[in-house]
Amino acid sequence: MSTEPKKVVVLGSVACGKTALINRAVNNSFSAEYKATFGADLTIKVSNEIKPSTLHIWNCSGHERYRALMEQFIICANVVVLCFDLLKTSSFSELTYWMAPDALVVLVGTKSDNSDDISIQHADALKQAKEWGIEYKAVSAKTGQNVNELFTFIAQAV
Ligand SMILES: Nc1nc2c(ncn2[C@@H]2O[C@H](COP(=O)(O)OP(=O)(O)O)[C@@H](O)[C@H]2O)c(=O)[nH]1
Ligand SMILES: [Mg+2]
Repeated sequence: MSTEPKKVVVLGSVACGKTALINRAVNNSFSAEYKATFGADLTIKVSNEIKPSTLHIWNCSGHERYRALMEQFIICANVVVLCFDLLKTSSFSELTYWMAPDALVVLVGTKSDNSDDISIQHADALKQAKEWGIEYKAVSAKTGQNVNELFTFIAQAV
């Protein structure tokens, strides 16, 4: 059975945990070391769980200064994953809703394992997601919490 690959664009400020999230989802691994991603990275995730799917996952910087570029990038996206770091207020306030008319957009709070240092409360993230009419999920690439659930949700929804 062949299924058309779906384009997933992962956005979010520098060091919010995009690469770690993708590594956990695809390789089931985590590294505490930070390595900057240059340009945009493509990772392919094939899953055979409930619904066979191939996701082309694009890892991008969501910084304001790349906005024009990102607007081009998300054209044809099936899914836009808007990530912010639960420990870092600026990563949340910098987030803007990315108009992607044909895409499923998901708001994702990262590093949920670090519950002592959380600066964005669950209720505030939920409120934002509700305002934008999208789903919200808190994940940890370190422990793996909710990562499979997020990608299963994405694979099933597209
Ligand atoms: N505690 C914790 N640290 C994380 C998590 N995800 C990423 N990090 C750390 O945050 C830093 C930036 O992560 P990275 O994925 O490279 O950020 P990116 O710039 O958005 O790709 C790295 O040092 C990661 O180890 C997480 O779920 N929990
Ligand atoms: Mg990265």
